[in-house]
Amino acid sequence: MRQSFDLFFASSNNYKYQEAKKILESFGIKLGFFKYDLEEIQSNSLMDIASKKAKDAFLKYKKPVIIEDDGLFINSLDGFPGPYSSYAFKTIGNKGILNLLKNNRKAKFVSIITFCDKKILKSFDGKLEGTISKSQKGKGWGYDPIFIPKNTRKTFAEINNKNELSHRYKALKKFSNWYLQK
Ligand code: ITT
Repeated sequence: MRQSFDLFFASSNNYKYQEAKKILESFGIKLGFFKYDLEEIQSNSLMDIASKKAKDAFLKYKKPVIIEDDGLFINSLDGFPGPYSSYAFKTIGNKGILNLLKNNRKAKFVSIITFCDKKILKSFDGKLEGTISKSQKGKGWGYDPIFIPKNTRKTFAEINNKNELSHRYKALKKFSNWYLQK
């Protein structure tokens, strides 16, 4: 039987989709997946990158879509890797990030969720403060093994309620509130 979806998540990253799907399910929204390698413009603004990705995805699929652009911003590195988080992960990885840090380990994760259909282009943000661990802990994707959300002592990879507090959850909650009243 074909499933019917309310809208689609366009991304090359299946982990992001799986988390977004679970979170939106909890708000009663069924999210389908367009697995697609979205071209990213070079910009210091997650918002600009996200808007461009959302417009491209809508033009390609002609269905209401959301896309997500994330960044891990590390205080002592002046916000690096920020908008370059995907590239930094693929190149220096978690080990490389850990090698760059000393005492100040403060960081934040930011998610921008952008919705696009025929008429509307609208973005929602979610931010989560935390710290970078001294070593990799737990099994998880991306920066999960090194990011410790504030008020906890464990990394994203070690906790079982990531989807109730993450940057992604916060942005998708704002999105859901708007979408369900649209
Ligand atoms: P798209 O195709 O959707 O662009 P992407 O993986 O390139 O997928 P981003 O540009 O948003 O996604 O890259 C942000 C990177 O930050 C991502 O590749 C991960 O390495 C990392 N990241 C984002 N959210 C994360 C999370 O919840 N846990 C761990 N790492 C995360």
